[in-house]
Amino acid sequence: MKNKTIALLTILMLLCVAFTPPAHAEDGYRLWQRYDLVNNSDRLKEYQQSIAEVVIEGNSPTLSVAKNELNMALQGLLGRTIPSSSRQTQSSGALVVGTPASSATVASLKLNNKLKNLGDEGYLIQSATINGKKSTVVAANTDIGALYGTFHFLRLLQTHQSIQNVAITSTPKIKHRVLNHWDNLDRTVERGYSGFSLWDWHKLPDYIDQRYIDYARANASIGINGTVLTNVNANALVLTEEYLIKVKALADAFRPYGLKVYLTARFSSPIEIGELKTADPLDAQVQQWWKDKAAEIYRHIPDFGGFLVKANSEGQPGPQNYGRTHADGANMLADAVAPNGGIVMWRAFVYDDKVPDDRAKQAYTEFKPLDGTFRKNVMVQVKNGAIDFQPREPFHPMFGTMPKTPLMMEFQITQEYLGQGTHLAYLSPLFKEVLESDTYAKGKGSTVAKVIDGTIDNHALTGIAGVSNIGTDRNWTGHQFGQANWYSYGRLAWDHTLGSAEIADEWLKMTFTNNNQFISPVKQMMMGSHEALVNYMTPLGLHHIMGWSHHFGPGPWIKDKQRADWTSVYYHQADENGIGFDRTATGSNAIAQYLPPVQKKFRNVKTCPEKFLLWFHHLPWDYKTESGRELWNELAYRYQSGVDSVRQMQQTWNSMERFVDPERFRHVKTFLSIQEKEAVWWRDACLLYFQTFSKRPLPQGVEKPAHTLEYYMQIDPKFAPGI
Ligand code: BDP
Repeated sequence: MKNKTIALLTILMLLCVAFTPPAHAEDGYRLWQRYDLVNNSDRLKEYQQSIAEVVIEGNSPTLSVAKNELNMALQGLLGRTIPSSSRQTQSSGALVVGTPASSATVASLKLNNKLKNLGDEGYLIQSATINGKKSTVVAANTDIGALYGTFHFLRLLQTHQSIQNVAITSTPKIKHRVLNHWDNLDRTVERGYSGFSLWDWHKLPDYIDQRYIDYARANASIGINGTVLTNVNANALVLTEEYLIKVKALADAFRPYGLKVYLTARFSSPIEIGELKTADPLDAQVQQWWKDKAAEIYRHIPDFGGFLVKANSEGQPGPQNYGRTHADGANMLADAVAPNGGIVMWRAFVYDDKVPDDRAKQAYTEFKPLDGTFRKNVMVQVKNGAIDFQPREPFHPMFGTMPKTPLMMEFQITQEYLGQGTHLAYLSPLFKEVLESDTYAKGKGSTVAKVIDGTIDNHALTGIAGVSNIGTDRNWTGHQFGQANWYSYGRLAWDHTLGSAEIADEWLKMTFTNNNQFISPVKQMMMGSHEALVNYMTPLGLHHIMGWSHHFGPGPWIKDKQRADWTSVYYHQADENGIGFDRTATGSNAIAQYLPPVQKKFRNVKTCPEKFLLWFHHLPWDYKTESGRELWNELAYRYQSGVDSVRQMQQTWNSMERFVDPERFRHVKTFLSIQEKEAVWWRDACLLYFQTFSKRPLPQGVEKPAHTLEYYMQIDPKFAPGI
């Protein structure tokens, strides 16, 4: 009897062990910072031999972060605890991290010649012999530089690269590398598809969620150094004392990671929370109110970054309410933050339905005459294209045509117009396409990247912003592959010369596995994913034909809304004769806003890149495209090929099961099947609709829609997220 009970208990115990879930469900929470044991035995041995101890002298908050990160990461990657000390002690190799100021060891290496070119965020990683022992040094001029170098060093290990003879130097090409959170104070996120806002205002300032720290770690690992906490459609409340105390708590938590906090400033704040009668930027009382407000903010947050402002756009208040210009508004705020070194990021995303001109032209029309009139601490933040974060847009004509004003790039990482939460679209190729576009500002080779990194016009103040895709979902970004967009944005903000494939390679290795049987096909899948999406949504330069207001799903039939430039028919202009927006001289002439060599290229239908064809030209249905197919057939073919590509992506992923943990495998697989379903929806809805104009049959090879156009037109998702 006794034996039987023991046997039973043993079986029960074994069963319990077998069915206990792992301490960490593989939900994606760890992002690219997983730090699992290096499963390449040669490399593991090399690392173990090279890193017998970690030497970090100095104990500033930032160096402590570096120390903790290394402790945790090396424990995981090398499978053993690596002692850390403030002096090199052992006979074998050490990893030495620090600055000449914080570390006598680093100072003794006489690196000053190399360090002097690395600025206050750059770093070097190099093999060195210290006290006769082979070591690796991560050195910088500042603690934050040393932290960035630490993360780079960890990336070498995570991607299984040799650290035997390293000689790396790295400095950011752009100074302000910022995330824009469109987060509201009630924790909803405008255009957010990954849960709610990370900022738990109600529990702040007292409760510092571990997620704030992990968010800052992730950002520091890719060099993001600023975060705008609040929505551009701003709420003045965040500037009240009650909220500033909460903002201070976040700023304090982020500071060791080099992450500065910024806020959006609602232009009418002096009226709403300041009891003034006006917000006129030329009014002395208003100016004083902002100066006092800025001083108050700096009392709480001495390194507050500054303000981001959306004014006189989509109903937001601004200087034009008082007959003043954008420069008047921006300069007033700039004067308020200048004494404390703050900056103003003034958005150029402005358009007005009362202005009877092509929406694509309005930002340039308003801002171009203001070039040279902004204060030194103002950057004008320009979206990558002139309409609005479409799946594909030609670069914004302001890039290259505002030489006296530092322009900041604004990309959208959250996929408002790109399948939102469930579509796999790797956005680095989109970012790169824009960054590498030639503006011809100073002749050939004057790329957008060189405009925003300040080299073309000699600007020292430079910046780049990405509208965040981060929320409370356990995997942070909703889609596991959305993490790659956060990652690649940060990597390109640091160094826009990196290649998309190179970044995908790093991210995949750190996030999934170093196994090339996985990396190679999945990287290929990522690299084609943006083009696939463009094909099944808006091929050949079509744009803004998404569902009304929520922008989810196809809605090319949207018309008769309160403003024409919020309808789809405004953008595609389809009729019996053809399709596309004529932006040449016979149409809106938006092309004239570009510099002459660009104008020339876009103006001529033969030299206009086919990917922008219907962006700039209205063409007949039988227009002969590059493939030799007539426009209607080409359009249909592109829609079909987008769907085919998604099916190919599904096949690729399905064959990867053995390389991925079941949770993440299933997650991605399910989302890909949603993507396939929605790609078909896009294809069928758009082709049936455009067919009412082209009156042509679907060409061979294009699948027949399963439903009628009426069926697609009545689909009206309620409570779509992100509005
Ligand atoms: C559009 C979004 C809207 C934003 C606006 C902006 O639909 O929610 O407020 O851009 O950037 O893309 O201000």
